[in-house]
Amino acid sequence: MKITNVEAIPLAVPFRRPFAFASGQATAADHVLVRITTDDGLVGYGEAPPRPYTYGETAASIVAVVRDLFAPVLVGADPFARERLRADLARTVANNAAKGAVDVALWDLVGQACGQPVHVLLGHAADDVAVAHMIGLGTPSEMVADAVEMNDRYGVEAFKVKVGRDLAHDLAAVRELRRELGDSVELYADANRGWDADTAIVAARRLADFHVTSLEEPNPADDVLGRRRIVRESPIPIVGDESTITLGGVARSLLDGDSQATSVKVARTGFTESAKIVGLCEGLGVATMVGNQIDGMLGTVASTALACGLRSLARHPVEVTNFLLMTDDVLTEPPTIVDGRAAARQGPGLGVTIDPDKLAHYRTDR
Ligand code: MUC
Ligand code: MG
Repeated sequence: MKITNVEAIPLAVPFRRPFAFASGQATAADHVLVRITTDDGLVGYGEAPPRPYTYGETAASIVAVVRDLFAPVLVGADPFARERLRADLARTVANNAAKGAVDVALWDLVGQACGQPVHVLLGHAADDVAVAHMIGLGTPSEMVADAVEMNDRYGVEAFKVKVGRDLAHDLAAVRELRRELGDSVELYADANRGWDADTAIVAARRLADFHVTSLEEPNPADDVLGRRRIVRESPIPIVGDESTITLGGVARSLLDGDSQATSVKVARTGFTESAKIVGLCEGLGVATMVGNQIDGMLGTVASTALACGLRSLARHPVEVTNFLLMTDDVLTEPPTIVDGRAAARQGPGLGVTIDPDKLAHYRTDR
């Protein structure tokens, strides 16, 4: 099997409401759909969400790098040669979301060629996983209303709370969430680098009082000694996310004492590098969890497949609810969450079908 065509198609699907966090805000799914076609007629898909505040990429940069640098390497290659292609793509530095989407599309093709779903190829740890919902910044009552709706309507019992602005405001939101949701739900927090080290240490102690289980990216990890001081003094584990975006970056962060657990995102490390990160962390006795890059529906299907594929990821609730922000998408079948769980697709590859009319409607390049 040989790749014959690689396309990067920019899309724009409006959100129902903006999603805010300490380092930025997203108002629409301005994502890039990567479509890879083979000589035997298979078509694989991946989704790249541009996150300039995290990786420096934009929709235009993703389209350009896929078209100008990645497509010439991929066309003519065998999609099964994922390791070789990963090395070829790695000659271009950064461009994490673009590389992640290409890798996801390759696994989609491999799964289709083998007649197996991706989570089965990865290791089939589970058929479904518990879901975590990420609560964007808002007033405490907006944040509580969001969580209560997710709990009532979808049975979700784990929540990642965005924090990292004014500490008093953050703590008020967490206090309200704990009071309204009760002691049985899991709350964990993500500051997206919004605090300095001193604030983060106070925050970590106060969050622990509300039984918050971990704290993601409290400060910029480049504030090296500040970050290590947080790790030493925090009563709850510090999770690496945007400071741990590659296999080597995860290793360095853990060994340097900059983080104690790792958020793994298909949107930046695809399936291939994500699995290596999970293996590294398993060997070091470090917890991993599937994070969400404010994924669209395709990215959500991929994240669920990753979590269902690998045992240590299937243990922690998986962040796969952000697609609910979207007013629509190009998949014929949106993901579902039932009784707080998300199931892996059973069809070969990612098990998705793209609706051609919706694709024509939402693409922004024609
Ligand atoms: C997260 O976990 O940080 C927010 C910004 C981004 O790039 O990812 C999200 C979620
Ligand atoms: Mg994060």
